[in-house]
Amino acid sequence: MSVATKALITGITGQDGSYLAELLLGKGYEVHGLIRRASTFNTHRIDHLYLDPHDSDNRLHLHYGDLSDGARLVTLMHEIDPDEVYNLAAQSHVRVSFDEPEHTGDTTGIGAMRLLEAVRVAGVKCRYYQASSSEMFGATPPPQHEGTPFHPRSPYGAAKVYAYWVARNYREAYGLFAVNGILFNHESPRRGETFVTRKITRAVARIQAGVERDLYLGNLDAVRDWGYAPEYVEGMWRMLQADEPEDFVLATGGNFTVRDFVVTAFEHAGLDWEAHVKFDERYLRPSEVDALVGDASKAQDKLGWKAQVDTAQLARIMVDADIEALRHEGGSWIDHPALPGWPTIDVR
Ligand code: NDP
Ligand code: GDR
Repeated sequence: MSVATKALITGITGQDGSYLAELLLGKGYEVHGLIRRASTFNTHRIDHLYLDPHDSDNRLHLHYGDLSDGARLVTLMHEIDPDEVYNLAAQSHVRVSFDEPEHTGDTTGIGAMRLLEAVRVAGVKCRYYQASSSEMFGATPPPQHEGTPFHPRSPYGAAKVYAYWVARNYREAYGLFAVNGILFNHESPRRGETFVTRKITRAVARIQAGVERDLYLGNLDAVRDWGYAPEYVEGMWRMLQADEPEDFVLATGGNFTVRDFVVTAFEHAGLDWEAHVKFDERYLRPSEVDALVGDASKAQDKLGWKAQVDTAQLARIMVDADIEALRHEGGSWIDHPALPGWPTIDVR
């Protein structure tokens, strides 16, 4: 009987981690995921993949751990002995990184170094993927590609630059097969609710259902290159199957403003966006990234990877999914909306 390839995914409970776990399980991998202990369940994105641990078909294993705990990471490397490590864990919200710069640096930056050091100290012979970001380009104008200079504009972007360089350093210093996937924004119905695309599509569904009236946003002029997350995790996997460790940009090459996304999403639901979208300066950032548009031609040439879903299609997929999700909530909270005057959690 052949032995399954073993992958360790940090950030498995996040958007990308859930799609990547699905992809790898579908390819016959044994998948190990790092999860954080929380007082409430935070595994809703992967619950559909989880089997009873006593089931002999179970190939998904979850382990408690945190990127701030280096000793635990070494122990897990010894226990799991993975063939592939995907480091997707991060404090990934750019606006929040201005509120929590030290925590973001510790998790998103130093956390990557702790994981690489765990690989080295445990003597694990694996391939390593680092979730690098177009936010590293920051103020450098588009189109951005693998050779574009970095100019991060947030504690998050700066932490990702650190993580990028430690991955390259472990490649150069220790010969580790370590790659950086420099991914531009990618979204899906599983996107966290405080990122702008999901905030918009979720609000569209709620406004259409009559349970919400207004959507408060910040800068509508920012340009982003938004792709579809399931396609991007396929690109991550291809980077680790390549003959040589190299860094790759993944992007659609499209350029949409936040306003364009708003218009597409509202129009798809038959709503007039100008009647509902309001400005709130709380959603502005101390320093903004004005325009990110990626050139993914290297990934197309060397990995055969090309985005298929463009931003307008993505917006429609997400609106449809949020409308459907609202229907499946059984109408229970539509019939019983939040009490008038009940405070709404202030999320960025
Ligand atoms: P999410 O925010 O959806 O997921 C982040 C994951 O990291 C969650 O599983 C979270 O766990 C976990 N995590 C956070 N802090 C820690 C910690 N200290 N120790 C262990 N785990 C932790 O991000 P995405 O799925 O969207 O993105 C995946 C990665 O790719 C991130 O590193 C992100 O910065 C990067 N990236 C994302 C892009 C995008 O457009 N989506 C573009 C470019 C890069 P929990 O569920 O417990 O909070
Ligand atoms: P980003 O994503 O910062 O690009 O980082 P986000 O969706 O948070 O912001 C995109 C743009 O929209 C503007 N914006 C708002 N953003 C939020 N969140 N909320 C608002 O109300 C709002 N109004 C306007 C922002 O100013 C910004 O210009 C994402 C994350 O997934 C990172 O982890 C990843 O590395 C990068 O994408 C690539």
